[in-house]
Amino acid sequence: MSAFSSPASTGAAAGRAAMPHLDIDPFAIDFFDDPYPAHEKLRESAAVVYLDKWRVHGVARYAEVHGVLNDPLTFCSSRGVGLSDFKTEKPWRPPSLILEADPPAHTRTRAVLSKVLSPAAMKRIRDHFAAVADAKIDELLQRKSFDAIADLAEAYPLSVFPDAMGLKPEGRENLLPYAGVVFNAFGPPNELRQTAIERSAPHQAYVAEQCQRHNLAPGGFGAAVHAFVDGGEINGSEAPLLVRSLLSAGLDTTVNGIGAAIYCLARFPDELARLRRDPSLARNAFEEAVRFESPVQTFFRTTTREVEVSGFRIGEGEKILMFLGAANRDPRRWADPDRYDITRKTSGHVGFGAGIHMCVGQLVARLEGEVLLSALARKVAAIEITGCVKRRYNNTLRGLESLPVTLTPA
Ligand code: OVV
Repeated sequence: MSAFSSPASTGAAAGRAAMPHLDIDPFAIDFFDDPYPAHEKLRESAAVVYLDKWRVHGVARYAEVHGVLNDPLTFCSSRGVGLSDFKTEKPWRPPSLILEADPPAHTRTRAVLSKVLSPAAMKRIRDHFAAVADAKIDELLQRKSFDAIADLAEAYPLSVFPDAMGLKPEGRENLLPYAGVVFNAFGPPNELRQTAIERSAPHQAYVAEQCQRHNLAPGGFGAAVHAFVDGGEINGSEAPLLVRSLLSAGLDTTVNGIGAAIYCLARFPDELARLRRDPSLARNAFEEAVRFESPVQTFFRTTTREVEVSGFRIGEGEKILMFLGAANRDPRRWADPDRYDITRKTSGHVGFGAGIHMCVGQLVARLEGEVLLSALARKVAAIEITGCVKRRYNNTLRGLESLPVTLTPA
């Protein structure tokens, strides 16, 4: 059931306030450099705002973001979850069968990927993911000084996820660039998006080829997707596109989630100290980093009807920009929201979304985050930032390009 009503009458007669128009561009470099003052302005202006620059509605408070995520009939995904409206614009690639779909089509594909990435599947990979995490931290303790993005936040997922998918070794250097395009493409037609798409052909060709059944090793997530063709849950042309979803969303997200966690523990040494005293907090320390940094900052929905959201009328066919990162720091929902607190009750954060589209790979992300932070907790006494922190710019992903650190062993 929708928390949002159909508008009964018009304008002022219904007591509706005028929607504030803001000139904030949430896809500009200065916004990425420091989104927090703009997030506050977006949250405090009204429950719904209008962003003139891209002609979209925005919601940045927790209640409205959560409400939109939980009303997929009114706020659909099948017209795209980026700025582009698939009803009027040709998508840059064939739409995702899960992300860019609504029920009932979504229900079937979602069920398949849920099973592929189930708790039972995690049980099969857990010991290996944990052993590789321990070995990675041991190796980095030997080096002492390194880049926590390239050498840890990227290196660790790259050392477990492509193998878990069943990909061959050749061509893996395309995976992060491809994901970079995917997440830039959700944004508006700015330079980030246009340049990324212009250069995407080789990355797209690589991914399309690796999605074929004969290129996916037995035992991996990719082969597991294709196995559902044999059971009739999906057909042979759907399977490669579902593998494409895993390759699109399964790597750069965890890179930025792990990067967020390392950056948090480096900036908040008291929290690293608490984690060292109780390594069983590793999973929640990762979850809190996902809330705190919100590696996936935004997604759009499109209205399927005229709707009233917290007293504001929105017409049919309008794009709504959901500020997940702003909702995750909304003081209406979170006590001391700007504090990274590894013992916080994190449940309900929208860093993985919410509702029927909530991250289908969340168990893989949490597994990677947990075993890596557990290794850190047991082996590392201190993480010192020893060079210039450089931000990486993407229309959807929040994370760093470079984080030079020096480790002290426990
Ligand atoms: C959540 C997400 C991000 C990017 C791509 C996809 C999903 C996909 O299904 O392709």
